[in-house]
Amino acid sequence: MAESVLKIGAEAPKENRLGLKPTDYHGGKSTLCAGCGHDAISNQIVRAFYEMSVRPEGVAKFSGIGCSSKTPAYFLGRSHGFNAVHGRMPAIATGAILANHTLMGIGVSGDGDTASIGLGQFMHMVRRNVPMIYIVENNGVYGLTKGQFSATADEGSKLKTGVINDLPPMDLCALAVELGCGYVARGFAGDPKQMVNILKGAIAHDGLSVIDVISPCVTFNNHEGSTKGYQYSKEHDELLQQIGFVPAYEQIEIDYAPGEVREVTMHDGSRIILKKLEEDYDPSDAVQALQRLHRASSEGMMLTGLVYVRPEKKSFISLLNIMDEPLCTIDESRGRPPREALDKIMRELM
Ligand SMILES: Cc1ncc(C[n+]2csc(CCOP(=O)(O)OP(=O)(O)O)c2C)c(N)n1
Ligand code: SF4
Ligand SMILES: [Mg+2]
Repeated sequence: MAESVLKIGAEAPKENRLGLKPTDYHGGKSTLCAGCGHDAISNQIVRAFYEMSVRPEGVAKFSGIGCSSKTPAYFLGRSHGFNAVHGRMPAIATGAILANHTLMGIGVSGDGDTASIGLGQFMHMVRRNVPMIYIVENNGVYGLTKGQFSATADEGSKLKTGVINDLPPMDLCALAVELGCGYVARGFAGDPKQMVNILKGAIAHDGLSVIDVISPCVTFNNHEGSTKGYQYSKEHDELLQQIGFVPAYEQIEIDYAPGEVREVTMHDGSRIILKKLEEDYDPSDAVQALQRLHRASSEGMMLTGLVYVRPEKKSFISLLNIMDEPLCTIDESRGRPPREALDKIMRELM
């Protein structure tokens, strides 16, 4: 696996631009198994939100059910949170973000939570482009219910009990690209530098960001024959690019040979810097993204990096032309149509 980050900007200071420390972004103590990939992802969420100086009280965390869905308790302890029913996080999150679009939403789900029971909800959230971050902590199994295969498990991979998976895997990145998501990335819990920059780009994106993170389950899916364990994932990780991130407030010029890097300017003026690796990959080309995902999967490889990005895609909030003031704060006299308006509607229906 190649080194996956560009060295841009100085070391992060001890306090961020809000005067907060990393500990201000911590949550409760994790109860997950030691070494679980999900904990590594929580650490990178803490780091990204701290380094991006996101106000913790302005964040709403959402999840469904699973070991992955427990993790919002372990980061951003000062933020709002709602632990929904299995697979139903998108509906809850959509309602909450519509009610208060000034909140920054982050949802954490599992491959079971998203690709099985919650698949319909996930697809409609992508189609609507609800502005929030949606992380799938993908371990190929239902960790919480003792390691049955999930719908993202690779064909031919083996459970600890020796059971072989005969079904083809569902690729959530491909699905998100197909449904028009404006920010699609795949990370690996064992590559924190790549993960933190993917998260920073997602924080800067105004729309839904789908991040599928291969997150090994050390208890049920990290053995010989598994294709989502640490060793296997490290050996099969195919990086699309090295990813750097420059926040809007930093005026850093990138000194690379022409054609070597591609810059993507985000809605807030920040820039994602993509250093090309083995090929000329264009992350704004949905067809190429799908082709590349298919190729990697047919070669037994795991493609990681920024798969697809379209910063200009209109979010659900812009599409609906919702007023700036959060809907949840307007009082009844303004939020409820007056008697005359209701009477007029009734007359029209007669
Ligand atoms: C309606 C409903 N059906 C089934 C379950 C049982 N259940 C709990 S978690 C889970 C799957 C969790 O897998 P995943 O989303 O991949 O999370 P992980 O534990 O692997 O992180 C299932 C089937 C449930 N809690 N509710
Ligand atoms: S069972 Fe697997 S997914 Fe759940 S906490 Fe343990 S290692 Fe993580
Ligand atoms: Mg899982």
